[in-house]
Amino acid sequence: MPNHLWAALFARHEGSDAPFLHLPDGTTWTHGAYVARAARLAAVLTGKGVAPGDRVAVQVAKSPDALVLYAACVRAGIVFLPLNTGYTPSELDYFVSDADAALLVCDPETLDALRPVAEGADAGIATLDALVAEAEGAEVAPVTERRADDLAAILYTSGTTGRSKGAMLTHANLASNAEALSDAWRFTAEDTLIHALPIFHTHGLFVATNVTLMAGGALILQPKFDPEAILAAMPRATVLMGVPTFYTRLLDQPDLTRDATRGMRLFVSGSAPLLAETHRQFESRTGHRILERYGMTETNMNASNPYEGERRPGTVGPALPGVEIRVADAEGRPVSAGEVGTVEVRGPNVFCGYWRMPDKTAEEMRPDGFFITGDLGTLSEDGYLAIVGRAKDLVISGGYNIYPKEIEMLLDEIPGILESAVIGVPHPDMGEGLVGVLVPEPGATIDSDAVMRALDGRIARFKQPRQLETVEELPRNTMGKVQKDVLRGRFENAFKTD
Ligand code: MLC
Ligand code: AMP
Repeated sequence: MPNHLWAALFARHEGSDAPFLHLPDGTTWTHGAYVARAARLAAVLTGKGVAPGDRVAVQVAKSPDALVLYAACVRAGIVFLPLNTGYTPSELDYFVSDADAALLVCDPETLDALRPVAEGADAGIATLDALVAEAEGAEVAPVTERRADDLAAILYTSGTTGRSKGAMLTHANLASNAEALSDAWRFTAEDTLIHALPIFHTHGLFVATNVTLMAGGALILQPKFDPEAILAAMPRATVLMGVPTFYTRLLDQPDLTRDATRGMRLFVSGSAPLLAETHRQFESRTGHRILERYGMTETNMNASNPYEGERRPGTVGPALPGVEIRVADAEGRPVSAGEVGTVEVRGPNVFCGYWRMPDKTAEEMRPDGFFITGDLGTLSEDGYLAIVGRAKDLVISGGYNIYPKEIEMLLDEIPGILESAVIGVPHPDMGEGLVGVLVPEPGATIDSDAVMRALDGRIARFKQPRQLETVEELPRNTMGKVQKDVLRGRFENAFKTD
């Protein structure tokens, strides 16, 4: 096989007249046109000296060209490194240099701000627009040979130590998961998926896009989540994928009815826990039972409620075919059904390690190949997994992962702050919202506005606490560890609306 992922997702669409991308301006790109553009863009990348195995870091707005760039990297054997558009230049600095990227691709609006980032990392820089313009007159690049275990992408995930880790995903990781999901969810060329997720994370890029490519279906590409646009697209669509906030916001729309969703065959939720209550409300309004699945950057998707069979609210279903899941104790020994333990997974979907961090990889990988997810769960007698908590200090807000440590380190540097703890508490819209709990230095008073100004520009907006609280001291256990559960209890109503 010349190029594992190209063969699995793209090669078969060469010359195809079937629709792939329905765009907001009313135009449609066929699969064939999409693949042909990728083949020319691959030549432009190669012409710039980007070699197979090199990393291309990408921070661009959602667009069809951004999806072309992804396919072009696969074709040229380049490692695709997508970055959240909310990240600030100082956050990008770390990713681009840590990944030792050969090229940083950005938008015209950010070119000036990111030029020093690229220079500092000894990387080239180009706007996507310029690359695409160049590709118009370019030759078609040959398909670069890539084996199943070659890298296709690196996706950075934050860590509990505050330093982001680059999860290395191989061609086989992505291809095997796209195949498993497309089978499990009965995707066909007749499907049209409403795509309103960002394309720099696993959910929007690999789950929604790869599954549709695998089946030869189409995407209605929407720039961002807008409940009205989703309802307007439903008569032309069959599938929606989203984070739980999509579903709670859709439920706020009076127009969400059985009639509006009549042509849809599947609603998938993931990236954060879907409340059983949301599941029930959605069913009573539309007659559809949301299908909840579970995954993470390092593993792609691990478990899914069944397409046919019982979709059990509050669970993420059984392991996907080919994937093994165990709920284990601290030594990796499986616990009994119904008992809480750490979720561990093994299979062709599991990444091959953290970029240039063999120690971190070893910490999270058992000798028998199981990856320790850091999620807490239970397995029922009949194999349904329920995620009941997290062993890692992680907050998930609107489907975005936020590691408190990263924010605490910045807060602690601010004059007047002695120490801080960042926690996630229930938020009606985002699932969890961030609260920063601050201890002032003796004699100091904390000016919340000044604290927020100090964070601005240093970390993405979605990582900035929505509320700041001042306390005299942080609760600690006998080992001196901050008791975040105590703080979560104390501030649990921070975002309560009624
Ligand atoms: C936006 N904001 C958020 C936020 N999203 N704050 C906290 N958490 C979030 N998730 C902030 C913005 O910074 C801005 O702040 C304000 O909210 C309005 O911005 P917006 O762009 O208008 O927000 P909105 O469109 O309402 O976005 C909400 C959302 C979006 C839920 C639609 O966050 C989203 O699309 N989330 C999906 C994330 C995702 O794809 N996750 C998958 C990860 S993969 P201000 O102050 O500047 O006004 C993964 C693996 C797996 O987890 O299993 O799938
Ligand atoms: P990320 O690192 O951004 O890929 O996020 C992965 C994390 O999201 C997982 O480790 C879980 O904590 C969480 N997650 C994903 N899907 C679900 C789900 N259906 N229910 C609960 N948590 C989920």
